[in-house]
Amino acid sequence: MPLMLGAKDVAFPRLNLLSFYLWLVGALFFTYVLLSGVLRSAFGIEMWGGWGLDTGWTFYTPYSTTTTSSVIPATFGAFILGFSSILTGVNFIATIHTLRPKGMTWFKMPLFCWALYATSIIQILATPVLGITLLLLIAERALHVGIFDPKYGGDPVLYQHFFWFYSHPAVYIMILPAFGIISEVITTFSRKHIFGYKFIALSSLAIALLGFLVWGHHMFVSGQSAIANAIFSAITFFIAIPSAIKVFNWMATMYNGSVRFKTPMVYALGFIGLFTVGGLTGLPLAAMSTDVPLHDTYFVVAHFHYVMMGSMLFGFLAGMYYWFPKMFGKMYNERVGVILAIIVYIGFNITFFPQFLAGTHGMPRRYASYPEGYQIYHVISSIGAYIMGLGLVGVLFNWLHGLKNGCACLSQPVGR
Ligand code: HEM
Ligand SMILES: [Cu+2]
Repeated sequence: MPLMLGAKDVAFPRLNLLSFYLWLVGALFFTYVLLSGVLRSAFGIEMWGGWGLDTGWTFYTPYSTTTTSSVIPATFGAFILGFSSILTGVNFIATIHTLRPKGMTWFKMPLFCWALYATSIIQILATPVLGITLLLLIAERALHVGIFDPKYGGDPVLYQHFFWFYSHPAVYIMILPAFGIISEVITTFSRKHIFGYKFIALSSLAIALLGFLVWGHHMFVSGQSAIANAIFSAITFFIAIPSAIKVFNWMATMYNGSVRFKTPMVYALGFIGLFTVGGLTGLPLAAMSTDVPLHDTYFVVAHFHYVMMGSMLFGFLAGMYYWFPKMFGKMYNERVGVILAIIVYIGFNITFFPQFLAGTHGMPRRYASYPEGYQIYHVISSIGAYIMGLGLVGVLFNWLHGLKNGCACLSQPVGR
């Protein structure tokens, strides 16, 4: 991002370093949690704070306040990671405001920077709420203050509100940077200016702001009121609009362009396909009549893998390949890159598409054993996972090989 702005570095380089170290410390807490689970199940060794984690990523109360697993180390780790995220958001916003070169007005800024700007807004506004919620959860567990656990007069639905107030916007923290990368890659490899620049830029902001109003769509069966359900459902449909604007503008950019199917572009095209499936399957989840039977089934698992893994991972890989020569001054093997991209794409779909079917047939999330009728879906999924895994290992080797033996290339202009 600083390179795109022609800046030497971000606005606060030391804060940037601090964010990195905080991230490291937070990650260490999670490593400890993993270790505590492994040590207990393999050797019977008990570590401080509990063993492993059995709450799922949502830490729903009252289970998370009563289980003996490592809820406190894990939530404290997430609390620290939150600071890393907030400080990075502050840093990026300051950089974009203060270090743009003369003449680069807001609407001349690369779309990747717009995407990071929108992401940073969410990081700053939403993450503190998660931090406080996690501290309250720790307080509830350690001191029984009576905020989330009904046994002490607390309210578990309140916890869900706090949690999703952060965690819905958080999904956009993850996807918005990928949107930015795709906008850069599509224009470069279509040899055209982006279609609808302002709409793409502003749709990032719209997603960031609307994203704060839809959290209740995760709670349709939690017991929240019917009127709340109706409102959250309606607003959720609205958020599909800015997402669709991007997809249409990317396609319009390719229209009549001279499209070159280089590795980053193949990932970008994969992104568009997978994000369309992921986004569209969000709509039946946003409608209560269909979400009530689909909630907590594999349909949800398939939906969020299409957006989180399909879209985010493909965005990441598109970006890595796109900027690889810029970052390392070396080139990867183009043909192998394209073949691997196709393998990953096929493997991905074999893995996750059957999960839509399993979910609509009633396979719940988070179950290790199930009636035989569901087995075929799981078997196909597993086969797909190996194909995708193979492709991804190949990607790693393609990069390492490029680093070592790739031909040296002159640094190329980044961005548009
Ligand atoms: C395009 C618009 C989208 C809509 C309308 C939508 C809608 C929904 C709804 C209603 C649910 C709750 C389903 C349930 O639990 O019953 C859900 C779950 C989820 N969505 Fe989306 N979604 C969209 C895009 C995204 C994106 C872009 C991401 C991530 C990058 C994402 C990540 C998730 C995750 C992680 C869950 C499951 C959370 C959990 O229960 O563990 N969604 N989505
Ligand atoms: Cu959501």
